[in-house]
This record gives sequence, structure tokens and C-alpha cells, in this order.
Amino acid sequence: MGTVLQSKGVKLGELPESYNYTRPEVIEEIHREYLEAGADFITTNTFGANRYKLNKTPYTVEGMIEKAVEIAKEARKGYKNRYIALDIGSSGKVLEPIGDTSFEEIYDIFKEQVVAGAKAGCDVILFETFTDLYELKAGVLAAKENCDLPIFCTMSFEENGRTFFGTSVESMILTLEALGVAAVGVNCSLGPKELKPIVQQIVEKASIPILVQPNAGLPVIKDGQVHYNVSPKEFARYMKEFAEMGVSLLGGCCGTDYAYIRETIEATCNEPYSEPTYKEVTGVCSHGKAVYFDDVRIIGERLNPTGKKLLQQALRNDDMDYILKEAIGQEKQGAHLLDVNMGLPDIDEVAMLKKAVTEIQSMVKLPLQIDSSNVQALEEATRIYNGKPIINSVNGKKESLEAILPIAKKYGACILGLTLDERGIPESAEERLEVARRIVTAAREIGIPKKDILIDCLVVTASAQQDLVLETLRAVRLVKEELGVKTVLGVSNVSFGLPNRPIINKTMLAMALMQGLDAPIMNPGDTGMLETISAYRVLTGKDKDSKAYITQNTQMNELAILPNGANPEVEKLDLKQAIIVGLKEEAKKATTSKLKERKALEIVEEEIVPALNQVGTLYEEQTIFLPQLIKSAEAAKKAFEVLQQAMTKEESSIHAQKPKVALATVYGDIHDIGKNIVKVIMENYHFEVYDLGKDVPSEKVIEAVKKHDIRIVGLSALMTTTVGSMKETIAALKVACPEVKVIVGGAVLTPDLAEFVEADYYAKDAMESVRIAEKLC
Ligand code: B1M
Repeated sequence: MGTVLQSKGVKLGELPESYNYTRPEVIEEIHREYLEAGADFITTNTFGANRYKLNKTPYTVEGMIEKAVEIAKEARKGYKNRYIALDIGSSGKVLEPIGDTSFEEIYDIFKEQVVAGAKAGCDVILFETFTDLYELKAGVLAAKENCDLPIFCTMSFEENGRTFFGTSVESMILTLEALGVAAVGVNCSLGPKELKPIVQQIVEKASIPILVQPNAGLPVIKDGQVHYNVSPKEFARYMKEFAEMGVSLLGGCCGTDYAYIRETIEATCNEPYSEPTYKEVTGVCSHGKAVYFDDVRIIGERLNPTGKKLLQQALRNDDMDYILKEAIGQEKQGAHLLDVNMGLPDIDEVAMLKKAVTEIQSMVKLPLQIDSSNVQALEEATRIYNGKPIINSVNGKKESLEAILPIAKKYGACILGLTLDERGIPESAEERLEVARRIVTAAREIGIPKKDILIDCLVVTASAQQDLVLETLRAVRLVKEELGVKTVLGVSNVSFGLPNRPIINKTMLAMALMQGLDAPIMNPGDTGMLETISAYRVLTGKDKDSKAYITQNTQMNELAILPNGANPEVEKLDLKQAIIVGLKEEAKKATTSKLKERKALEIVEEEIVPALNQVGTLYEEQTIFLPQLIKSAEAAKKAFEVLQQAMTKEESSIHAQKPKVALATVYGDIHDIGKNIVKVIMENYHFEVYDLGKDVPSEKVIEAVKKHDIRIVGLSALMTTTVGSMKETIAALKVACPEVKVIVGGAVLTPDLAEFVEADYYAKDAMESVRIAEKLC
């Protein structure tokens, strides 16, 4: 609309919406051209038709929107199944506490637009070009609460995948989906090419239809005019790709006109409409940070005044700094979410919770769990929360279900259900499961998806109800298995009234995690509990290659072990560095490029072997640990695969026919990189190699020698502990096949050790193996 209006004479600074009154025929013609091009939705000329922008004009919001919708309806006459979207752009205001506009004021601005649009008869409410999720949430609530129309929302992202206000794609999707919008996506700011990675992210995360409206590329100034650098045909090619990726609704923003829409429709008319794929993933978010419950998630418990004198005092003194310090402290200590409870009998909890949430969300990145037994406090705080929070809590009582679940549904929050009801906390795990089931059923009945329900099976104190501790843990297991929802526990309650609480807490935590606990509510400053989680993540494979554990427990830092301190994130690594850090693809690339200048064997001896030697030293001095050792070995293998392919068969200096050699890494030893190198080199020198593998018992060597009539055997050993095994293999071989000559090698061996194991020859590397074998032949 804006682009075409400019081409029709709207000047910079002129109010485009004024054309609804002054030149309605132009607007109608624009709609008709888009309808002719095949568009399913036309957007009203109301992008800036809000009270702030119209207040110095003769127009009212209601009048302007009514007029715009009327024009669109007029244009639509005679077309079937075409829809009118009420276009609502950002208000241009910044919300408190950063700006000076309150959430409710912005809500009212949008409400006015929505009510006017719905009354005038539009079919869809389209919020577009938003960069502040908070403002958009106010708009969505205004639409949800004041009309029944479907809501489409698009935000504008920078190339770094964030909006100007720092909203991430994940936060946008989690928040808007939970609020119940009909379609979500991206418009403006970038061309289709630049938007592609963002669209990809949206496709991966969204469960609802996706809407994409890029600009016609990037702007270029020519003859004092702004032009865009992507043609309609090129634009349409990208749009087809988007459709194939799973985008359901396509359109254009700045720089696009009828031609872009026509080409897009032509390019995609044979594409089936993409139904969104439902993602059964539990996630919450602040405006900039999403947290998914696919790993242990720590919910910081320290913003709860129960038993905390200093916090109680801070609340009474309205000391926000104290509260913020606690929030920031917990974030630094590693909490993933913060529970916020401001309940004290002698303060205005409703106001205080709202204020705390407003302040904390502007300072701390973490998503919040809004915690209160006061329904009004919960509702008001959840309403103004900038993201998707957890509401703590609902329980199995009828009045709780009826009061709390609709709040979670309306404001798009996850819900934490406590397994208690009119009877209190049931004793047995089965009874708690039944309460949980009731909560899940009631939540689902009002449209809260299962993924947004978490259950707390309630920890009792071991000092008072020792026999019920295990019932809580059993209940966690039952809830996970039977209901398939995420679980939460206020773990440290268990130790109340006992001395040395940390020991009980961390043990309870370990036990609960094994029962399937997803999110402990705990003090993230409790190092014992953090260590338990860290160890649990290693033992359950959640901490891949124990990377996090190793980093936490050593001085180890990948960057520090690189010879010149190179940063693997940003720099191209050379082959040695890639092997040391254990990056397979980098190692492959570096080998390919090295092969342009060097011979394969040189690369082995001067790059791969020294790199692995350095890895061995780092391992020995405990700078790195076994997972990293394995990674390095894998990277070295990848490098070697490249070399193997590249090696051309060289003519053997002596033999036309292939002498046979058996190679094996001895029993008890699984190091085979060196042995494999020897194999490839010997094959290049026209030996027929029988590779018996690694960890090979002497009987297998003897069997192969006899079967294939082999006269030369090469044995490899890398560890002091397997030198003995090598000696035994040679002794057995000499008895069974006395004519065989044995060459030994491997990092641990020396000429002296070769003599000790009674080998015939010692080869320090692959080429020496060839020379000895050739001499033997
Ligand atoms: Co381990 N490992 N490793 N390891 N590993 C060493 C050998 C070690 C020296 C590291 C250290 O502590 N500094 C140490 C042994 C200490 C000792 O006993 N003196 C060690 C240990 C302790 C272990 C484990 C016990 C660790 C653990 O589990 N806690 C474990 C052993 C398991 C077992 O075998 N039962 C283990 C495991 C592993 C990985 C699986 C992670 C991996 C091996 C992967 C694989 O091979 N598929 C690995 C690696 C990569 C190494 C180091 C870092 C590198 C070995 C290597 O490939 N070198 C190594 C440290 C080091 O050697 N500096 C180490 C490069 C290779 C090309 O050289 O094998 O010497 P090399 O081969 C050369 C020559 O020696 C000669 O030609 C080759 C080409 O020039 N040659 C022959 C070799 N065989 C020949 C046979 C011939 C002729 C020549 O016959 C004709």
C-alpha cells in the first residue's frame, strides 16, 4: 500500500491515510489491482491510523478506519473468498519503564483501532512491522478482548535475528502462539534473501501458520529516489522457496507492488498450502530469551519472602534495588527462570507484584514464573508480562481451576499445577497423580495445550513426614509416565527443620532428577545442588561429551590450548589446530587445502602425528579429558580419510607382485590411527595388506597368517600396558609360524622395547615399515 501510494504521489511527511478521504478512488484502485493480481487478502490503508498520529488532523480513528474498510469492501465486490485485513502498525511509542507510555495506554490505542475495524466489517486484524514484543502483546490483547476476528502478527527483524528492541524469533513465536494468534511471521526491514535464515527459524519453531512479507530487497538510492534491488521474478523465486519451507501466507512489504504479488502467485500456485507442523515443545520466554524444557531447568527461588527477613524488609520499604540485585544475582549464578513471589500480608501484593515484574523484566533476561496465591495479583502481573511466563500456581480445587486456568489461557502462560485439592496434599503417589490428571484435563478443556502444563508433586519435609518423601518422588515418575507433562519441585523444602540442609537438598535433587524432574525450584547459589545437576547431565548424556562439566571443573578452555590462541568460532583453523580442538569438518577442509601444496605422507608426519602428540600431552597433563581426546582422534581420522583418497598408487621400487603383510593393533589396545596409516602407505607401495583391526588376540593373528600364507606381520601398540600383550602375541606367533618376521611400531615403542618383546624389527613410522618390508621381500 505504502509503496504504491508513493508512486501515486503521496509525499514524504504526508499522511497516507488521508487519501481515504481525499482520494478514495485511488485507494480502491490499489485494492482492485491487488485483487486482480490474485491476492487473497487486501490490507486497509490504516497502518498509522491511531490516536497519536491522527490527533493533529481533522480525522478520528473510528471515522478513518470505517472509511478505509468501506473502500476495501467496495473494491472487493464481485470477488469471492477474498479477505480484508485491518492493517495496524506500531504506535511509535516506547513503553514503561524504558519509555513513558503505560501498557494500558497502548492497549487503549489499539483497542480503538480494533473496535472500529471490527465494527466496519474487516475480516482479520493484522499487526505488522512491530519491533517491540511488549507493544505487540498490548495490541493482541486489545484484539482478543474486543473482537472475535483472527489475529495475524508480523515483526521486523534485523539481520542478526533480533528486532530493534531485542526480541528474538523464539520469544515472538512462544509469546504470540500462547496468546492465540492465528498467524505469526515477519515483514519489512530486509529482502527475501536476508530474511531466509529468520524464516527458517520461524518454520522450525512455529506450530501455527506462518506469514512472510519481505521488502523487494535492499534499498538503493538512484536519482535521489529509493529503489529496491530485487525484481518481481527474483522475489517470487524466494517466495516459492518459502512456500516449500512451510510458510503458509506470502506477501510483500516496502518496494513491492502488484507485479511482485502476481509473480509470487504464479510461482507458488502449484505449491500446496503449507499446514503448520505442531511442535510439542514446552517453552517459556522473556522478550529476548526463550527457555525450553528439554534439559534440567533451574527456577531461582530467592524472590520469595517466605523465611527471608531481608527480602521482607525490602518489600516493606519498596526497595526495588534489593529485588533487582537478587534477580540479577540469580541470573549470574545460572538460574534459567526466576520465580517471583511478592506476598506479604502487610503490603499491597497486587501492586507490588506488578511493579516487580515490570522492573525485573526490563533488567534481567530470564523468563519469569509469576507466583502468588492472590488471583488478582496473578492476573495483573501476567497481563503486563513481556513474554510467556509460568503461572505459579493452580491446584486441584474447583475454585482454583476456575479462577486461574482462564488467566493462563487468556494471557498465554504456562501453568504450574500443584497436586493438592480440598483434602490437602494426598499421601499416596497415585492420589497425587489423580489430582494432576484433573488439572491437566481441566486445562486442556479450556484450550491450554499439554505442552504448557507443568506439575509440582509437592515436596514434604523429611523431618515431619519422612515416610512421604518417597511418595513425592514416585508421584513425579507417575506424572511423567502417565500424563507426559513437565515436572517441577521445590526441592529444598525437604530439608526444613534438619541440620546441614545442603546435603539433604542435593541428595533429594539427585533422586528427583532420576524420577524425571525437569525443573527444580531452588537456590541457584547452592553449589552442591548445581554440582549434582552438572554431574547428572554428564551421566544421562545431556551434557554432550561432558563439555560443560569439563569446562566447569577445570581451567580447560578450548581457546587456551590452541597454539596461537586462535578462536575457532571466528577464525579458520589450520590442520593441527583443528585436530587439537577436535573439529572434524575443519580438519577435512584444512587437509584438502594442504594437499594442494604438500604430499599426503608429509601431512601425516608433519601435521597429524605432531598434533596428536600434542593432544596426548594435553591429556596427560589433564588439560583435556577423554571426550576431547576422542574428538581429536575423530578429527584426525577425518583428515586421514581425505589423504587416503588423494594418495596415488606409487610404483613399488622392487616388486611387481604383491607381497602379503598382516597388520594388527595388539590385544587390549584400541589405538588404530597409526596402524591405519601404516596400512595405507604399505598398500601404496604394493603390499597386499590384511588388516586384522584393533584389540586383536594372538590366535586371530596366527589364524590369518596361516590362512593367507603371510610372511610379514606388523604389530602396533600405544600403551605401556599393552606392550606385554605384544610380547605374548609375538611369542605365540613364533611358535605357530616360525618363518614369519615381525615388525613392531606405535608411540610407546622404542628399539629397546622392540628387542624386549622379541620383535625382528622396529619401525618408527610408516615409511620405515615399508623400507623394512621391502628389504625382507
Ligand atoms: Co589414547 N592414549 N587412550 N586414545 N591416545 C595415548 C596412547 C596416551 C599416550 C595419551 C597420554 O596419556 N599421553 C595414553 C597411553 C599412556 C601409556 O600407556 N603410556 C593413552 C591412554 C591412557 C588411553 C586410554 C587408556 C584413556 C582412557 O580410557 N582413560 C584409552 C585406551 C583404551 C584402550 O586402548 N584400551 C585411550 C583411548 C584413546 C582414544 C580412543 C580416545 C584415541 C584413539 C582413537 C583411535 O586410534 N581410533 C586415543 C588417542 C588419539 C591417543 C593419542 C592422543 C594419539 C594416538 C595416535 O593416534 N597417534 C595418544 C598420545 C600420543 O600418542 N602421543 C594416546 C598418532 C599416530 C599416527 O601415531 O599410533 O604412534 P602412532 O603411529 C605412528 C608410529 O608409531 C608408527 O607409524 C605411525 C605413523 O607414523 N606405527 C607403526 C604405529 N603402529 C605401527 C605398526 C607398524 C609399524 C609402525 O607395524 C608395521
